[in-house]
Amino acid sequence: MDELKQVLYGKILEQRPRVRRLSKEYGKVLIDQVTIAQAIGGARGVKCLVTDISYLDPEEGVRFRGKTIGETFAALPKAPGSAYPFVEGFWFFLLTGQVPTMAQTLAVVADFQRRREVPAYVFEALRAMPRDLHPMAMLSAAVVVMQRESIFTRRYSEGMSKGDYWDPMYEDACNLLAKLPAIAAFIYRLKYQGDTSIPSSPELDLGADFAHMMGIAPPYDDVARMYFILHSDHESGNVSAHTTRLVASALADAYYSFSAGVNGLSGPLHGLANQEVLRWIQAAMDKLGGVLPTEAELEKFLWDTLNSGQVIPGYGHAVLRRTDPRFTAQMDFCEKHLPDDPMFQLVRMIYRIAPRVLEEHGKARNPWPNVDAQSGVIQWYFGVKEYDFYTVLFAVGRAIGVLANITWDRALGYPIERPKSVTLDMLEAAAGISGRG
Ligand code: HAX
Repeated sequence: MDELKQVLYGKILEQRPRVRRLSKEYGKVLIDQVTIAQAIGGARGVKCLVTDISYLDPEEGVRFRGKTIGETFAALPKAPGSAYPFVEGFWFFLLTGQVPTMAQTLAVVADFQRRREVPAYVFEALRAMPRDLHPMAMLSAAVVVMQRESIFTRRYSEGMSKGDYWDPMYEDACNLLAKLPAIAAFIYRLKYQGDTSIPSSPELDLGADFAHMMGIAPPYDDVARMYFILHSDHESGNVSAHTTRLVASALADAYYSFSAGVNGLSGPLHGLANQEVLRWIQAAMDKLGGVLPTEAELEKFLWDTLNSGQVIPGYGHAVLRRTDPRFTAQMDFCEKHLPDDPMFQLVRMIYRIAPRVLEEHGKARNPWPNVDAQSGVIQWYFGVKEYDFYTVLFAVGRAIGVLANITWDRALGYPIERPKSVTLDMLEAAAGISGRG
């Protein structure tokens, strides 16, 4: 058993009695109540999911295993000359809650290098798809096609004890995560670079190998590491994370489950917002003659967007009530690497004006930027100008969080999900009103 798996198993043995005790002895303790507005309004804020991988505080933003983004970046081992941690070390940390040593991190790097090769039929399947297919559809299809490799599904059909489910789930999760960068880079170079894929380089870590396969020089390796870590997890209630867990709760394997999560991420109110931000910024630039607008011109453009019934992409959040620290982390990167970039200057100007406009508009509960308001600008600067690809990058990062979650779900024996629906008649009866006007 590799060291990460051993550490993980130790943690699983520690956590199982906690779950058993809570559900058996304290199962009837009330932790929340559900209002009609919550039942109609997308279960907003209802406490009914459990995860220790990350927690999202409305004011503070995300904590990964109890650490803020800054603390996470500072604590984890980094490649020589790199400002951001190894993704592999972050995977160790998310899975176990334990900050790995450099040796433990490098062991995961080596393990992922062994798991990295993508079956040829996946690339063939991608090549057979129409080139104008959205890259998120390509990614989702590639992951489902690769379901043939699932160790969980094979072991389940052979007959496996429930207590062992986590083991093949872990193996599938590692295999899938190790292969995703090559699939994403292949999609990029197939669609936008005339089908000129670059083979993986055996000695590189995940972030550096992704930059290499994209054909982009450093510091894009650090962009990849930062980007994947920032997008990894945001509690389990968001659409991509929840979808992955929901599908996995029926004992679907990691491939089926993550592919479903990718489909959820492709919605414009969720992951696709980062593509929408760039599209919207470009429209602003075009409309204003290709030059940076004045603050007054930008304010008018923001109002035009709102008055035409559209959302300002990259702003607002279902849980957060302040600037997303993932936005701030990327802003810090931009201040360091691309302070004079016109697109970044525009993003900074939007940040100065949009919250005030949204507050005046009076609808959005959170007028502050989320992660998507900033991320496309960095990609654009490094030459990835095909913005419909940005959500694929988000998906590679999101895999880290959701795959850690579903491994733990199997380890702790969480059951199939099945919330209860009610009818409108029942809601009206609960409210003490008569139905249909
Ligand atoms: N621009 C204009 N209107 C907005 C808005 C924005 N950025 N954010 C919220 N609103 C509106 C909502 O559309 C809603 O209007 P209606 O009452 O007419 O339906 C109202 O304000 C109340 O919404 P809310 O409670 O503040 O927000 P929700 O929890 O319903 O939705 C969203 C959260 C993120 C979907 C929303 O803020 C939004 O659409 N933002 C723009 C798209 C975006 O940036 N999405 C990415 C979010 C982060 C993420 O998941 N990334 O993957």
